[in-house]
Amino acid sequence: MPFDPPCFAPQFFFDPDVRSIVQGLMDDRIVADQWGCDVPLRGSEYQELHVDYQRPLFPEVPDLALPLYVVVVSFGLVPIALGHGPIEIAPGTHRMPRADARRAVEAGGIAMQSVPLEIGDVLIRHPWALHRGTPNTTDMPRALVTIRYVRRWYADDSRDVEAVPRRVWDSLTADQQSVMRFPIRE
Ligand SMILES: O=C(O)CCC(=O)C(=O)O
Repeated sequence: MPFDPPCFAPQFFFDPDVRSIVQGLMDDRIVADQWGCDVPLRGSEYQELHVDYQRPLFPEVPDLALPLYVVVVSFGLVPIALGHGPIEIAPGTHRMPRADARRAVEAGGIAMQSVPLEIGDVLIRHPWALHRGTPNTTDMPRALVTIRYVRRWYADDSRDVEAVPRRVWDSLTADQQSVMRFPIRE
């Protein structure tokens, strides 16, 4: 997502309540390092079930249960009702080995749970929980913004990110800048 208005609004990143929850889940030194927006249109299909870890901390033991070091925050730019194709999450799968989690979902032992969102609702989730986007059956593009927060020491260049234009960067307070880990564009 570009950091130019109208895509970027400081409220997206610096809401004090969301920040305090995310800090409570990890620590006070969290940073946002990726963000994006999924916009399924009418005719979109189910995404493959997936998790959002491109690079687990210890790739040789990806199922190792660890304290949280990545938290994903999502919110709609439009109200997202069932017909708009809300995200579906398999509850509890963040605490399960991947193979077991997939088997449980495929066998129906764990039911996917839709998460419709009103404007102002925020979904804060563990990226290791299996999830997927679902078909949008309406004519309204369904925009879901997602911001990834990580503990400051976790670095992962698994995705290209847009740079923050210098004038946007300079408009942020020192405290706001301290929560952002994105390149700056002159
Ligand atoms: O747009 C959606 O519903 C799914 C988003 C998603 O899977 C993700 O952010 O990883």
